[in-house]
Amino acid sequence: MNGRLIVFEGVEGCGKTTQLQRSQEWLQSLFVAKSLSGSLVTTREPGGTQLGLGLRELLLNAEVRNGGADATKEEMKFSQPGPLTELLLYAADRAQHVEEVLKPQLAAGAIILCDRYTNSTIAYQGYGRGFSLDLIDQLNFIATGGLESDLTLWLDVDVEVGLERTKTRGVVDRIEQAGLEFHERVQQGYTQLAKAQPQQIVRIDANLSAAAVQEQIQQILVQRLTEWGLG
Ligand code: T5A
Repeated sequence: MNGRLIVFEGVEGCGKTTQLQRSQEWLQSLFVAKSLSGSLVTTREPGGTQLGLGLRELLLNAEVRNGGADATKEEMKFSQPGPLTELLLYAADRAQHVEEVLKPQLAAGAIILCDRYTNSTIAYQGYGRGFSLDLIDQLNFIATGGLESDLTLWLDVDVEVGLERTKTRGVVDRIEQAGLEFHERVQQGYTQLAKAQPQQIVRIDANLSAAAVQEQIQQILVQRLTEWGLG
């Protein structure tokens, strides 16, 4: 049996990590209650493989690795990945993740819950950084071999609310530090994607409490599992 790929997407602080974990726990108990076989796998991009963990560090924590505030301006200039390097590193992370984790797990019949996938590159590097959407489609295709999600849950939160949530964690990564306008363009990207693919990308109101967000997600998952013959 072929598995299913369920992706969680959204701007910074939309609550993907929280919701992915709650969904995994809920699905696990559903599997037990219904005596369903097959495994449940959680993974993420960037960083879903051992190699990807190194790429994640390069992508998100470059400033910290290179001495942070103590580094000279010249050192900082060369320590940060430029926009093209960033785009290619995300594609490299994805190519490895698809080959090493997603394809084999799907072939083994797993339900995969994945924190970010191809739409993140469209939203962040396309709408956010301004790379051509055609170029990103091509790169995504090269990296994935055409593997698409079966369902994408877009956690739609107001950009400012999401950024405020990330600040409560204390550590703010390289992309979270980008200006508000950048994050608003990213949000615009998700809005356009959801309009263009209403069957594949389902909008979840993520401004609500974590429990209310999880309730919406479970409703969608029940529908889809039934459609897939797993309900
Ligand atoms: N990226 C990634 C690209 O630019 N291109 C790409 O192709 C890819 C794949 C990845 C970064 O890389 C970029 C996007 C990102 O900048 P990430 O680990 O996905 O990094 O980073 P974030 O999106 O920043 O994920 P976070 O883990 O930081 O945030 P989440 O997962 O959205 O939110 P979560 O669940 O950790 O919650 C954040 C805080 O909010 C609270 C939580 O308790 C936590 O404190 N919270 C809520 N508070 C109130 N109400 C709710 N409903 C809440 N839900 C969570």
